[in-house]
Amino acid sequence: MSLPFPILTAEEAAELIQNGQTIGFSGFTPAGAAKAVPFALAQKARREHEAGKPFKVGVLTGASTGKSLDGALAEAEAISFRTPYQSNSTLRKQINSGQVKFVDMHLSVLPQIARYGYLGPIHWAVVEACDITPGGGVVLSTSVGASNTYMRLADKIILELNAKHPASLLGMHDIFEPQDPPSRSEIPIFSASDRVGSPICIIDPKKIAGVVFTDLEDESGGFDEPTAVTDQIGQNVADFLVAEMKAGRIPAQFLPLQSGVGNIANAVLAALGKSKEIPAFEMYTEVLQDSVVPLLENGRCTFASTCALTLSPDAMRNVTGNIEFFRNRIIMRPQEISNHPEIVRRLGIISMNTAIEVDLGGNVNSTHVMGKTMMNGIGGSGDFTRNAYLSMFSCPSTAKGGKISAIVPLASHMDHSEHSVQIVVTEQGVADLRGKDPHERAELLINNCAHPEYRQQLRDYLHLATPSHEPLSLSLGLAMHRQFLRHGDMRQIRWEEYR
Ligand code: 0RQ
Repeated sequence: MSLPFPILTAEEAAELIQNGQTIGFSGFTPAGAAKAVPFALAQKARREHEAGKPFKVGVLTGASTGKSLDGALAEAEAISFRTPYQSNSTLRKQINSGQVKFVDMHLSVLPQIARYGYLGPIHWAVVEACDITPGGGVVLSTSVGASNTYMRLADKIILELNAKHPASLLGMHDIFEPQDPPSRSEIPIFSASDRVGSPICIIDPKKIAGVVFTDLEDESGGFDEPTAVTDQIGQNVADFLVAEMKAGRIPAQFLPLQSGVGNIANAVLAALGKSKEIPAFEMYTEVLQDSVVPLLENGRCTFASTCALTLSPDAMRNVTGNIEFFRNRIIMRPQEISNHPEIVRRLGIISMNTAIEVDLGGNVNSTHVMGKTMMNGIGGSGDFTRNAYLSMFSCPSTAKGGKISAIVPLASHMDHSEHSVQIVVTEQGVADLRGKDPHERAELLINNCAHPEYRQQLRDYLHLATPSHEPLSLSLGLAMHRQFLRHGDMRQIRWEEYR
């Protein structure tokens, strides 16, 4: 291909990036993440460190990324600052030890925060594309994330042109960036399939410092085999939604679904797909995982609007092999649009995300184990939960072989408040918290969602809590967490030990 831009190796591109600079990378999950340049940058950082020189950069992305980006840069100790969401184990350790500054934010808000300069100057955008036009038209690859905003704001741009993603992805993206207030008008999306923007990002060609040719698969991990617990959670969600439809609270043509990432989300969607009573549905979501591909093929899912195609290499080959079919059924949007509260509220989305723990008031912790160890981040779960027509959280009733209860008296960190969380689902059952006062919520969560091994001790807590509007004991609220830290098991708590 002949392009009027410097053609660079990944190493040459990495040489352009200096210590202390901030980079906006493509990648929303490993889908569409830059790979060759961050990997080469990590090698450069190692060389600089060996020579006794400092080398760290600020890393902005769409969401989590893959091993060549977060993984390689974290292992090379090359990250000073990271936002907005990550899921890499090395980086997680560095965040929790204080080595890396991490700002956890709603994914829909990130582009606006970047535009207003809160993240400082963005020196580079490093973005994966499947095609580039000589005039500066960029066809993104398997995600949009915040790439459109990063390329507009960055001083200079490096493009990774990845041959693994065919140029025929053209037409699957819908790039739209709202004006800033007070000039912002409505985002005219009235159904999941509405197109409002451009299929390509149009950038100033003078900003393109170089193009790096690559041929690399997305580094999306596979899924664990479904378990009895994940299957039961999926079934409980499907049964609940069928009952809602029969009660007339979900219209017969259904409402668009949002679903989070991970094994549980994958199992829930598979269960919805199998349900004979749930009609064919649309998705308005941020991440499209493997389980949706067969649902699109067999018509159970009629259209999917997403920010990323987080697919295993096999599932991705299936999509690119039948691109004409999938191009009519999938749209990829910037995270500012895929997660936009205005659209989530307008479309009446059913949101389904995963909790780490849920407290008896209905508050959800999605991010911090034992209140202080960051897991991944809030991601898009808050964007959807706060604005959904029906907001659901699911999780197994216990973690770590039963030693931790997911239903706790008081959440040790709070991401989603009782005012936004409507439905909680575990393998034990469903708690519908709508219209329930704090005491009724607590009873429902204990009876329907807590593991039987924890029900009595949670009831005992309720009896010990001060009678008031919220059944709360300030001294005992976190006692089950303290019990776990002391004894390695939340079970069989002796409440008097913690008074
Ligand atoms: O630990 O990995 O050591 O086994 O948390 O838990 O059950 O495998 O579930 O992979 O779906 O992750 C909330 C973290 C769940 C995720 C969270 C431990 C458990 C295991 C993973 P191991 P599971 P998942 C879309 C929407 C926030 C962002 C979001 C998440 C590990 O879904 O990051 O929803 N959500 N975004 O053992 C201690 C507890 C625990 C616990 C689970 N109570 N205490 N450990 N674990 N509960 C995505 C985007 O926005 C891009």
